[in-house]
Amino acid sequence: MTSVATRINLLTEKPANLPGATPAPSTCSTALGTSPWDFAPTVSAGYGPGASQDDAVPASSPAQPVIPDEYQQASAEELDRRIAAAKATLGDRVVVLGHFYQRDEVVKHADFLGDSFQLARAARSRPEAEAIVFCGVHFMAETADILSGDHQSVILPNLAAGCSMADMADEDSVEEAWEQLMDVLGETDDDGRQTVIPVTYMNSSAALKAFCGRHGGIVCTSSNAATVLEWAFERGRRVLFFPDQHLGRNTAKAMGIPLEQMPMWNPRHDLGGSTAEQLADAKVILWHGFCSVHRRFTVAQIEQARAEHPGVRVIVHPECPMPVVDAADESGSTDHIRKAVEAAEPGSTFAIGTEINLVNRLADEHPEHTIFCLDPVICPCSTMYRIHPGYLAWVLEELVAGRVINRIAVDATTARDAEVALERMLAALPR
Ligand code: CIZ
Repeated sequence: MTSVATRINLLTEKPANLPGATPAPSTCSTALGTSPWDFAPTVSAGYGPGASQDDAVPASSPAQPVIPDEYQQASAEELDRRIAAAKATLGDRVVVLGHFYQRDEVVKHADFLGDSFQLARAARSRPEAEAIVFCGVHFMAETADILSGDHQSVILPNLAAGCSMADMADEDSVEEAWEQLMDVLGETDDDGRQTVIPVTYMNSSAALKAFCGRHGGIVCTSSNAATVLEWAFERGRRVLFFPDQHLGRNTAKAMGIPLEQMPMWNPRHDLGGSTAEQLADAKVILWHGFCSVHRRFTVAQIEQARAEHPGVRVIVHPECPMPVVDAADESGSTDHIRKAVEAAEPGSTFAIGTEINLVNRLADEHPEHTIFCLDPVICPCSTMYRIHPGYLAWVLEELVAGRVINRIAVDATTARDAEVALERMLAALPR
């Protein structure tokens, strides 16, 4: 199958008529067609919370040097050769981690390919490497920095690769929510249990992971969210779950928690928009955040897939809205989806509701099945997509020259507290 990047280029240059591929009607944003260097001067002056397209860059963000012209002008073949050559020169001094949602041109150079849980573990697995190049988004690189050794540098090839969902829960708003909750509920119940356990999704800043570490909380990923919620309910009465409302709701619902006991916390409203009684009755308080890619999947798309492909198996990611998860045959993390495809009888048909780079890769790797994305519009995660091979070539060649650029370094206090919550996450194995 033609790569997602090539399809986007063709579609944004001249709609339809893709050679060798099923024509797709459109992309979800014309901005995807702009050159990968175009947003660098405006956005990549900073990184992290705020680095997603259109968000303000915090004043404290380090600056990214301007990527030299030679990388911008190099052909795909030249970049590919240069990345491979730099990696060969660096040998064990570097390890490249690639998230499942990265484009194929980057994934092919990854030493480890995985989800955020697997890559968090991988970050620890090569202590001899001086540099960990993280082809993913900012919160993942922060996590790698926290979990890796002090002698190792973690590099995010393009500092503009943030996560808009992570940006939806900022530290001040969560601190404010916590204060209000403690005022209403107190810190502990009569039996000494915590009234609220904070649970943050991996897709959050290091500051929020540190918040969880300080307040008896934990980090979860989509692969271990159920185990993490069980862990939390062993220790507290209720959970404050941020930033992704959908993962929180879908996971809690599957555990039998009624929707009435899952109020939404909207940081713009006093008590998040609930009454004190509703909060007292709550089991899971859901932050008002979401993933803009997974939010695109709809029940109508599932109905259409079933009408056009009788017998299709529909698997969606738990970041999708609840009606979509309910209408699908099953839901699960990227690793769950990958394993389900691997284990299926040859000749199976899958409609998958998650990021398109992963779906297309699964289709390529499994010609024995028919696999397609539930959303007919090509919509990659726009911030993952910012890791263009040019950026990877650039940071690797800088390493060869003895220079570390685009380093992600979490301050020691934040890292210490965040590591507490991350260690709990690593111990909560996916089911
Ligand atoms: O946890 C991750 O890496 C993400 C973003 C999704 C998943 O299900 O793996």
